Parts: sequence; structure tokens; C-alpha cells
Amino acid sequence: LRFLTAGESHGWGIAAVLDGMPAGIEVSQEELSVELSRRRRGYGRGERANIENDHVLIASGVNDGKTTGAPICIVIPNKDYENWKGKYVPIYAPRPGHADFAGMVKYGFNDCRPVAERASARETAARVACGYFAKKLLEKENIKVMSWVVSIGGIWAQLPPLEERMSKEEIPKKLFYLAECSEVRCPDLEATGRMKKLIDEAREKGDTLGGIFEVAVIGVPVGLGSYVQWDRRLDGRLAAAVMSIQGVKGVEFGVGFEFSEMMGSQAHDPLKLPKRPSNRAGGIEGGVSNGEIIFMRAAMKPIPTLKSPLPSVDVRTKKECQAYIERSDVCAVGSAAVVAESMVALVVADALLEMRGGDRW
Ligand code: EPS
Repeated sequence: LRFLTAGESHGWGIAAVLDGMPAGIEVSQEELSVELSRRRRGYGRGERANIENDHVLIASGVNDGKTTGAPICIVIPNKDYENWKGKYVPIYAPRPGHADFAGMVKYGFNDCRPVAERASARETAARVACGYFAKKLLEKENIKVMSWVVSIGGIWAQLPPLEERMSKEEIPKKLFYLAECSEVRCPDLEATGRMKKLIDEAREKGDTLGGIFEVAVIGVPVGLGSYVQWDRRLDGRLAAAVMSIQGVKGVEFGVGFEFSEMMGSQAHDPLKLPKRPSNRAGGIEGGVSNGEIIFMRAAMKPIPTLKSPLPSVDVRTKKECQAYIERSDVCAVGSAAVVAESMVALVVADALLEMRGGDRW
């Protein structure tokens, strides 16, 4: 399973080709729209989220509500394109933290606009559309991918202890469904209120916020990925997929960095019957899924477009100035978590197809 995206944030639209989906997977336009709206909404998103309705055109690879095994081409027209058509708004003051500077130098542009257009997280609409198809394949095998936000700007949700956060029974009812009801996708509704307040404060100050989210994959069989070659390790593949999401700066599995402080005897999950008593590894040992829940966490930095900008340098005059200001989001951690679900679903589906093979399902 592989996919490529194309498109610019304010261009005609965003597109993707997803190749390698088996035939016979039922899909629906309505469900696809729901997935797209899960990514679009959220407290802290900017005006752009209200402009777009992310209507997905399925141009190929689906017939009569089922995948055909042919490449799936999806197109999401940008409604905002009408407002940008024929206009060119150059960016001469790169935003610290953004791809602006490095991208402009790399490709030899005179300003950062072409960088900003393609580096934009608008592209993740296409990833979520592709992720929907992967999720439908996984659904056939009773594998589910869920996410929720655990912190925003240093405000932490009071959540069940890690061990329970990795329990098949607790995840849907104590985490995922509650997160789906929260405007910041956080299962702690009290913390949701405090996070929203912090987002309001950041917005007033012209500032932005990042945070941490968790992703769990329930129902994974033993044996996805492999230890036999570095690029077949499932944790490496998942980490790369999640790190590739705009703004993500850190990823960990299971107890992650906490492992470094434990003795081996405290760290590893004993094998016992009828089941293992813990899942500190987060469902992957030696780069292979071990049948437990895959559990990962990722940190997102604050969005680099600040209304109260940081120092920058005008690339024409080489004089110090303030960074470029553009309409943007204040906080998009909840949206990034939905994108991460999609990326994780695509990697797990790919690994499943490798293990099982299959032209049709
Ligand atoms: C984004 C900046 C904002 C976001 C956009 C991603 O767009 P604009 O600059 O047009 O206001 O709203 O996200 C989306 C449009 C989207 O659908 O996610 C950026 O620079 O990454």
C-alpha cells in the first residue's frame, strides 16, 4: 500500500493516489466526509476550517461502493481558491519554525510563498482521505485505530494510568468516545475547559500552542513488521509516518522515554497465561507487533505562524524585521491526532497486506 499527495494550500485543490488497496472493501462517501470533518473541526482552528467543507471526489478505484483493486484517486477542491485565484502574495520574512527559510534556499525561490503553499498542513486532508480506506480494510479484520489529546500548552488531562490507557476495554469508553465529544479531542472534559481557555489566551496574545496526543491500535495480530531488516521494523515505520505530520517533533511507544529510567526487571512485560499482565512495550517488540495494543504518543510544536511575530530577516534587504503574518490556526493538536490515526492506519494496513497478501478481501 502506498500513496502520494499533491496540491497547494490555496491552489485549486488537494489530491492523492492510493495504490495497492485490495478489491472488495465497502466504502461510503458519507463516512469519508465524517473522517474529513473530524480533522477539520476543533477549538483553536482558524477561519480557514470554516471556509472549507472538504468534499472528496473519488475519481477512480471505487465501483458501486466497493474498491476495485485499481489505484484510488481522490480530489478535494479548495473552496478558498476562489479568493486567491490570480493573486500572488509573496512572503519575504520567513517564519521561525516554519519550512519557509530552508525551503526557499533549497529550491532557489525569491520568496517563501511556494514553500508555504506546499508545506501547509492543508495537505493532511488528503492523508485523512487515504487513511479512511486503510481504516476500512483494517475494520474487516476488527482492527481499530483511535486517538485522543493528552495535553495542550502544558495543561495535562487527568487520564487513567498508562496501563489502563493500553487496555482494550478502557480505550473506547474512557478515552476515545469522550475525546470525540471534546472540542479539543481531549477525554478529560474538565481539562478541555482549561485547554480552551488557554487557547483563547494564546489567540488574544497573537500566539499559538502545541501539545501531545496518543494513538492506539486495537486488535492487531502478532507478526506485523519484521526484525530481519531495519526498514521493515513496524515501530520505525510508524514513527516515520507520524513524524512526517506537519509540526510533530517527537514520538514514543508504550512507556517510551520512561524506559530509560527503569531496571530491565521493571521494564519488560512478562509472558503469562492467559494473558500478559502489562503492555509497557506498547504492542511492539523487536520491530514486530506482539498481539497487544499498539500504543504511541506524539508531541506537536506550536504552529509557527504568530500574529505577534518573532524576529526574522527580510530576504530582499537582509535587514532584521518581524516574521510574516498570515491567517492561521492557534492550535491544531486535535486535528493532528486525527491525521496520525490515518497515517498509523495506512502503515498497519500496509504491514497487514505484506503478511497476508491478498488482491481481494
Ligand atoms: C495552515 C494554515 C491555515 C490552516 C491550514 C493549514 O490555513 P490558512 O493559512 O489558509 O488560513 O487552516 O489548514 C487547513 C486549511 C486545513 O484544512 O487543515 C498551514 O499553514 O499549515
